[in-house]
Amino acid sequence: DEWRYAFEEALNEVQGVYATKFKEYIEENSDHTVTLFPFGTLGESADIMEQAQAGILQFVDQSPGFTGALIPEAQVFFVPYLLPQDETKLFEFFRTSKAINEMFPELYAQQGLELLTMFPEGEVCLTTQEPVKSPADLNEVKFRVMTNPLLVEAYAAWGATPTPLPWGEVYGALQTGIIQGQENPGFFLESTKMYEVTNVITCLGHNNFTTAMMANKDFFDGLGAEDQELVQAATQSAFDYILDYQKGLQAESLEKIKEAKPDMQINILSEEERKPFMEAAAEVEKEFIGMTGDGGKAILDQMKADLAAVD
Ligand code: 6CS
Repeated sequence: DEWRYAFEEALNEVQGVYATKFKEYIEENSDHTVTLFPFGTLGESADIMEQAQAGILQFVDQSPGFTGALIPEAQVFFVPYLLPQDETKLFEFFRTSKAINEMFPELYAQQGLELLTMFPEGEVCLTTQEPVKSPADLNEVKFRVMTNPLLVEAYAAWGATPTPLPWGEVYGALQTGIIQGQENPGFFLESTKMYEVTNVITCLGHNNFTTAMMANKDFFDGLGAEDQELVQAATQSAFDYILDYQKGLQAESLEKIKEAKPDMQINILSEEERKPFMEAAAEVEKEFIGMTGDGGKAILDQMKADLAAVD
């Protein structure tokens, strides 16, 4: 069979590298073929998710940043400072987390989706026109966020004016001054040339970009046991590959940006400078529980337990 798989990035970006590995594994180990649809070929994130739910696509990668309306609990990934930046701990968390591997699959299933895996894509840093040393520097800054209510709350708590936009509009909006900042992991800042339309990169360790890869549930349930195992093995193989691929990627990407634009400022905030950003996180966590109730709190508590277990 021909299986169709869409994702939110270009072929040579992290989701594309993951998808390429997945495709290779399936095609080497079966007679199925996987056709890849990178960002832009079938629309924005919201569009590819609709197509996956409708069964037009068999596989889709959509980040929790766009899944807020569908699965509010997935917004937990935007509680600032919840995930560690230490790669070893972070990767171990993704491998072993009960919240990710046992609780989230049930929530995705209710939306007609078989959650196959979640994986990190790198530390998220801010790009802005002016330096950001404290939340006061974000005051009145129209800051683009993914279309996710909790991310809006997080940037509002830091004093910015959050502006949710789909990805396709971000470069142009920065260029024309409709927005003055956005956040993304290092590799993406480099590959999408965010440095051409902003002056300063600020890393404050508040998040690691998480994404989710899934199948249409009716399609997956309809596969024979052998094909289900094949899909799971391909998922695992690509997961192992993508964690390895990312080692050192953040630092390399920031280096490449420096080479491409030597006067780009890159500021890594100190522990002291991070404090006021961290303090606001408690408020965002409360908002998360307010939005998602007992179900969300159970996920948050489990994530904290999973994180404590890898600490
Ligand atoms: O900021 C965004 O919207 C995009 N960022 C990444 C790293 N991947 C896809 C997503 O659309």
